Amino acid sequence: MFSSDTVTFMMNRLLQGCCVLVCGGILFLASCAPPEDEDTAPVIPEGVQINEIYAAGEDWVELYNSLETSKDIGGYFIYDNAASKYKLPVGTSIPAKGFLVFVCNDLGTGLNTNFKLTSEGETVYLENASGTLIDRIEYPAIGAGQSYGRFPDGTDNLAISGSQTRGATNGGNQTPAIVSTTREPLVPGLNQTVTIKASLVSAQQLTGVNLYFRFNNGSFSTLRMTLQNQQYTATLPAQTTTGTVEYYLEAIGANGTKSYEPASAPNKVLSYLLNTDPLPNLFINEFMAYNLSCCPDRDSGTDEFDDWIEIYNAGSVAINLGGMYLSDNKANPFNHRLPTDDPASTTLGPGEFLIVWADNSPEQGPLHLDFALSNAGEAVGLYYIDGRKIDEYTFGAQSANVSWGRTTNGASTWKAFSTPTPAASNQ
Ligand SMILES: [Ca+2]
Ligand SMILES: [Ca+2]
Ligand SMILES: [Ca+2]
Ligand SMILES: [Ca+2]
Repeated sequence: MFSSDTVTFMMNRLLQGCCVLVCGGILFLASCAPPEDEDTAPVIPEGVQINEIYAAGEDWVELYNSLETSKDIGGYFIYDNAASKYKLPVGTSIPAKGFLVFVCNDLGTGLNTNFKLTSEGETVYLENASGTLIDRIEYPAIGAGQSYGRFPDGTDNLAISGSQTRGATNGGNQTPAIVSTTREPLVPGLNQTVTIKASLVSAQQLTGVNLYFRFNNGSFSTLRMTLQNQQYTATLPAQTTTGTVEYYLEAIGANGTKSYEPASAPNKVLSYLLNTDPLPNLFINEFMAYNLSCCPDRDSGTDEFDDWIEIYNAGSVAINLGGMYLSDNKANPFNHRLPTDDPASTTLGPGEFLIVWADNSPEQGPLHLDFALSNAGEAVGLYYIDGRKIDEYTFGAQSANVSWGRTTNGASTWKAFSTPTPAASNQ
């Protein structure tokens, strides 16, 4: 039996969480409303807000105190996942009109949160010590050097900025942000012009968008980009000799603020290589996109049944694959670049086979890629240091532990192999 206190407590809980209807003197408890979650709960502002978010590199969240007095936020919670909230240490406070930055690096101590942020966009939440949501920001995809925040500080005007202001005022105007660039063609050849296009977001008039470029370490020239179909566009001149073209973009706002693509230009630049080397005599010879229990990758210390790609050197000389690319996307040959600093791992002798693991784990070694192959079918390709295609193959849905390969090595006919031969001749 329940004691009357227990019954009263239970009734109170029901009345708190449920909609009460009274009809003809009969009390009905209607179906309980779903519990409030962090995405629908009302935000009750307290004067401390999430003011700026940086998510492409060393991630961080900047808080801002818009009050005239300092604010104790010890015991408050910051999180991107309600199941694992980071509790701010006792004694944490923000000065009046001041900023406090939390580095989002998984450490979970002091000013380091127990989570990281994704540059693809997500939601960050701030709760007080009693669990009341006091701020919530859903940020979009943001690139390196860019941040998402309130302009001016503490207001409801949220925008991407082309330059972050970690621990300092966001000011009233965000810097124009270059959110994407394209190059056409992606793999240019000699005597070809190259079109560069950029998409920007900016709350202010732009004074100009410039494309800087140089050839073979010469001095940089400037082209003014013009707006065409909502994209800033300029055309790089054709080059008649082999070499490297380097370029970067600059956007200048009417208030004089500037941002760059890449964000750290000109220390870091975009580039393409114009090359007339004959392509090496290499083949994608065999691959497995659905490795359930066939052939383990042991490089991490435990058996991992990962996708693999076998490359075959059909030529008569050793070839170092360092600097060449592998991709599962024909539209982007530059997906994964094999390292150039480990020739012992990346050099393939004549008639030999090399296994590269498509396991999304480049940290496991020089022959591990940052993509995997889809069981449902896609493409796999090998590309030269300038992006030119060496070999490419498109495949359909795969069966577990069955590889696809050329029969025989380097030949043009492909077939399924129920007995795969990784790092060995195709039977
Ligand atoms: Ca700031
Ligand atoms: Ca797979
Ligand atoms: Ca692995
Ligand atoms: Ca083989």
